[in-house]
Order: sequence, then structure tokens, then C-alpha cells
Amino acid sequence: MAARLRLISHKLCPYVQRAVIALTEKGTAFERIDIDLANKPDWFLAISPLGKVPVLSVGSDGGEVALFESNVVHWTSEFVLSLVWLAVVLSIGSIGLLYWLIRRSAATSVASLFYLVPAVTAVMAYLLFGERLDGIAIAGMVACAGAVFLVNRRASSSRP
Ligand SMILES: N[C@@H](CCC(=O)N[C@@H](CS)C(=O)NCC(=O)O)C(=O)O
Repeated sequence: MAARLRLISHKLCPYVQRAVIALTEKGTAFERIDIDLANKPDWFLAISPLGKVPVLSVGSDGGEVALFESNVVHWTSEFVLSLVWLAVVLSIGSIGLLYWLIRRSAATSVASLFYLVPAVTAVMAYLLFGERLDGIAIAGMVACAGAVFLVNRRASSSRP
């Protein structure tokens, strides 16, 4: 049987909002109960050791357990993948690639590649997150790619 979740909340609390976002994003059904923090009910003080919201009360046939700290890490597959992406691809991969490019070509032509970052980001956002890619954006990308191509062609033809 699925656990019954009650989120004891306050309407202005940012920690509550963090918990609501996580539960909603995961499609988890829960009941939200807002309390008055200036006048905490006794039943709340009985289950919340710190007297703070949010408290996630998890009820099942075996009874009820209260989670009273919103600052926990949810080791979901999305979180682990994002962590690996940030640590391996964006840190080690991109910085390694940058050093490798600087070693084998002129700093100016490496610097020109940075103009491709917005275009690559827009294409990735389009492919991965379904963001819009309109005609003006595509025209801008083509213009940037053309300029980077010209800079690098000049740089390689002027090299001895
Ligand atoms: N470390 C807690 C902090 C929660 C917290 O500070 N909640 C505030 C409201 S945003 C609260 O309940 N304050 C009432 C009080 O301290 O009496 C968490 O991340 O869940």
C-alpha cells in the first residue's frame, strides 16, 4: 500500500516550497497542511522535534513517521546524471579540451570558439528540453558559425 504523505507547511516558507517542488516534480501525491508558526498547534509540536516546517509525515499501516529536515539529498537518477555531467563532462572534459586546443593552436582562434557556446547551448536545449528554436535564433547561429569559420581560416592561412 502506498504511504500517505502530509506536508506540514507554512505559506511563506522557502524550505516548504523546495519540498513542494520535489514532490510535485516526482508526481507524488501529498496533502498540504498550513499551520500558523506564531501559534504552533500541539499535534505539530508532538511530531516536529525542532518545531519547524516543513515536516513530511509519512503514514502507513505500521504507523506514522515524521521527516523534519528538508535539506536532504534525493539520490534520484536525474540528480546522479546531472552530477556526473557537471563533474566529468563540464569540468574535466571541457577544461581538458580547452587546454588541449590552446596547446595546439593560437589563443585567438581558440577564443573565437567561445562565440559558438550560445549556439551549441540553444541546440542542446532544443534537443534535450524541447525549447523553441526560431528563425532569428538559427540566423544568429549561422552568422556566428560563419564568423568563427572566417577567423579560423584566416588564422590558419596566415600561419607560417
Ligand atoms: N533546516 C530546516 C529549516 C526549516 C525552517 O527554518 N523553517 C522555518 C520556516 S521557513 C520555521 O519553521 N521557523 C519556525 C521557528 O523557527 O519557530 C529545513 O531545511 O527544513
